[in-house]
Amino acid sequence: PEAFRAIGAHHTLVYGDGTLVDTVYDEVGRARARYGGTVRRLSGQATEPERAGADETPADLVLALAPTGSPPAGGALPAEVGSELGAEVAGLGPEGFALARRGGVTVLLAAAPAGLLYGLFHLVRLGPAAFGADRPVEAHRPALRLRLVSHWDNLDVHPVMGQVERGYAGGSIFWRDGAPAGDPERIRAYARLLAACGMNAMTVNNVNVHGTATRLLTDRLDDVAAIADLVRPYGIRVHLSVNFAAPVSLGELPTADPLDERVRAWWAKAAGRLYEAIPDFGGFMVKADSEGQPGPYRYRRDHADGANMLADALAPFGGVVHWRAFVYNHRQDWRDRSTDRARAAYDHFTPLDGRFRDNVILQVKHGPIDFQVREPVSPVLTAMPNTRLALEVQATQEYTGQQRHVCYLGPYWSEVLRFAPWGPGRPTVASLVAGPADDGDGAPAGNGGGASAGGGGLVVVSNVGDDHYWTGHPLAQANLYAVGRLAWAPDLDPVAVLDEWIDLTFPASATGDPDSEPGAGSDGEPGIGSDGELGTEPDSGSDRKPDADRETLRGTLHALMDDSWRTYERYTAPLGVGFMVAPGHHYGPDVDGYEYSRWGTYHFADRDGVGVDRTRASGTGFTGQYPQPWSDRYESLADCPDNLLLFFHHVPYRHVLRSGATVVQHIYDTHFAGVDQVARMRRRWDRIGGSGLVDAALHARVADRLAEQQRCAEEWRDQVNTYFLRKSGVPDAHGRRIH
Ligand code: BDP
Repeated sequence: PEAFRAIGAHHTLVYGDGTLVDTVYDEVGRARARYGGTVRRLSGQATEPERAGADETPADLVLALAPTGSPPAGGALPAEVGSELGAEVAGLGPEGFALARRGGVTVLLAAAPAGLLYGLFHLVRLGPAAFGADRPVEAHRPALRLRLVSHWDNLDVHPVMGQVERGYAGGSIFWRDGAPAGDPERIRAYARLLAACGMNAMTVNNVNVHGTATRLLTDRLDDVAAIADLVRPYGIRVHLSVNFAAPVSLGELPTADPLDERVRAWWAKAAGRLYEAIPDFGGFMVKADSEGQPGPYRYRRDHADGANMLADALAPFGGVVHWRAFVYNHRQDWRDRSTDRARAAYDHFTPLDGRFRDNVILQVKHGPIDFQVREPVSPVLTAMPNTRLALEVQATQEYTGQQRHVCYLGPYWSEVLRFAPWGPGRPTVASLVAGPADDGDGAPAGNGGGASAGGGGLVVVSNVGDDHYWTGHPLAQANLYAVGRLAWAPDLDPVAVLDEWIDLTFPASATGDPDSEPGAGSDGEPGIGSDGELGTEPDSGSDRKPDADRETLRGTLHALMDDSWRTYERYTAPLGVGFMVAPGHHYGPDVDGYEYSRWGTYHFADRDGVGVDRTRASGTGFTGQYPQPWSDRYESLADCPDNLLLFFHHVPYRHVLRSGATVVQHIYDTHFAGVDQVARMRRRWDRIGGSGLVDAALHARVADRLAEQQRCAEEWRDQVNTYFLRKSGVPDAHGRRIH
């Protein structure tokens, strides 16, 4: 509620009908109840004139649905602004909105209800700036149409993975022990949070579909429908992860062969049932022939056969299939140098380009291996021009500190989205997954049209659970926020995005604003910072100067977070080589943990050097999967970026990097520097302890995790440095102690 302060203090008029407009009206209403403004609603045609009663305060904020581009006439809306904005919204698609402030009235227009909802959250971000001086017309629309959160939530507690696979934020908000988790308010609040971040879809179950989860398609369908009902008011569509062999595992058919008519009919029927219960159901997500999940290979069919069969079942209803490209041999023989896991997705999928139905989206992990702290962009994204592609990133910090370490991933995702595989001035990864600019016709995503219908957007693996702060580490919330914002606008500066998150999360009142009302809002909402709100408990009034306090807090958070991804990179596996994590749970160092295993994730360190030779000249040939100029840049020892050197090359320890340091000295230096940086982060956080700048419980939670981060970073430093000292025999040039 605090973030809605600016809106709540104004007099608002909402024009329009529909569930999402109801939500907008309710949101403004809740803010108004707290901050003294007023809100009125006019339904029906957007052109209906305002009928202001004599006793009603004139509106200075107008939120209006204008489906045909014609703004509501008369009353509060200055005519000239109305027509300027009306002209804009016509081309903004179903989620866009246009905004201006003129003559003391702020006007927001959208062609469809979702646009009004996103516009409202935009106003919240602007805060008082939306109500000050005049603002010229600004138009917003999402760069990516499909912005989906993938939950790796199990229905049943998995013996190894628990309730949420790779979950570091407590249990699932959807499921507990095979049944619904039983907290609908939490799910509703989550949908609100996702909409505020800019997301518009989610899966509610793990991509590894086992046990009861298979039955979500059949006798547990009502559980999915119940979730869909809760999240619909915030524009979130529900998708389902499905098991490719469901007809067999449910005991209904002897085969799951995608070309078998019985199988096709089975899925068509399942889709029909789903759409009957959930008319706006989004579609299926499938992990097939991957890490033990069943798929079309079992029936000697290929991935296009498999994906298209499901796509055909969904097509009559407008649904899409997210088919994952994460397919590789997970039972490799480490002695066999002929397979390179990095090559796998490209080798499996690029021959199928052009064969997928229009409503199939190939979901590609951002790097060729597996969400490591540093990987090049997956070349699959560059090599399938006739396929709708989605970029998959991981907010859950499986390989980036498991929400015990501060690791703000906005800068990483921003680098990926802005990467231009054909060189400067050519398409970026963001544009590849956006598809050609949409024409604003309002057609729902997934309604066909092939690659020209638009790209597959972005998928993020969720970092959320039933933890009090949503994400275990309170600062990990910023990753959820950033991914939504970057999916909407990939060019945003991730540090500026962090600033937005800070403003929304740590409201002014937390820094001593005398107007603050600690605890429950007057509308009975839970207080800021309790479950259900993205924020912190405001400190009760104090005489500190709010501005100075705010800047202290802002400075502290930036000092901790801005560079935290690179800090994490410094003290873990060096120069893009990846892994070196403990097998299984993937937390903390284990230098040779994966070296002689079946997973295909090796660093090949020996007494002479380290790194994976993926060159065309002498290695696996992986560099040949990239277009120019990157293919040659990665191939060349001299031109390969330092931070990816060991991803592409096996080099001697004394090889000199572009930075001028030797590889082994770089390893020592960065590992010492990374740990020092964590120690500084910790001291910085300690300095604001007891100051009341943030809620005490939140401060303590972060402080505990920083202590663990420092312990773990030291362990990384000592294992990695010692390992390379022993392997190479090269002493540290600065004579520091290496164990
Ligand atoms: C890996 C995770 C594993 C997931 C897999 C996937 O370790 O738990 O099932 O990705 O994306 O990173 O399917």
